[in-house]
Amino acid sequence: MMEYTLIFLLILTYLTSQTQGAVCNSAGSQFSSPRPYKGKCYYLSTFSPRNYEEANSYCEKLGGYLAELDDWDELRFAQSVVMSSDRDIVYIAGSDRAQEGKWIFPRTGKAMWVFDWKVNEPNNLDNVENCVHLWKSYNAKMNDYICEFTKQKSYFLCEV
Ligand SMILES: [Ca+2]
Ligand SMILES: [Ca+2]
Repeated sequence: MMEYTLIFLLILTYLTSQTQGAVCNSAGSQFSSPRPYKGKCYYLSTFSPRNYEEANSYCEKLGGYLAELDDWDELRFAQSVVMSSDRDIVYIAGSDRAQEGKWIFPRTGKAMWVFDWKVNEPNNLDNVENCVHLWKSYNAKMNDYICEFTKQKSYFLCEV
């Protein structure tokens, strides 16, 4: 009996450590089940808003912001979330609207420094691609794309 209790406690400890302390509540049908990572919760939308700003405002309603992938582990985690979903275009925080080629997180103004661009990106196509998304069709690598979500069904990832 002692042994079973011990094994149970070990499993429980393991499972608790996997969630890394974050308790992520469901945000309803507009988002997939949240994924915990390093004390944060990541919500992938199930619907397409009109543009980058609207996406960010939905994240703010959850108490967060568009996911700011500011280290390699976090980027890899976000890419795994996209790859395990059925959504192709998933926006994250990041824009070079203020100055072409200078990628920042608009919320804080901080420079982005972790990039995993798809080959031949960023290309600033037609001079209007100023927002970043992860692209499932290309191993969830980054692409610069229009900030108005009018070309394709576009989703987004929140960090809360
Ligand atoms: Ca651009
Ligand atoms: Ca592009």
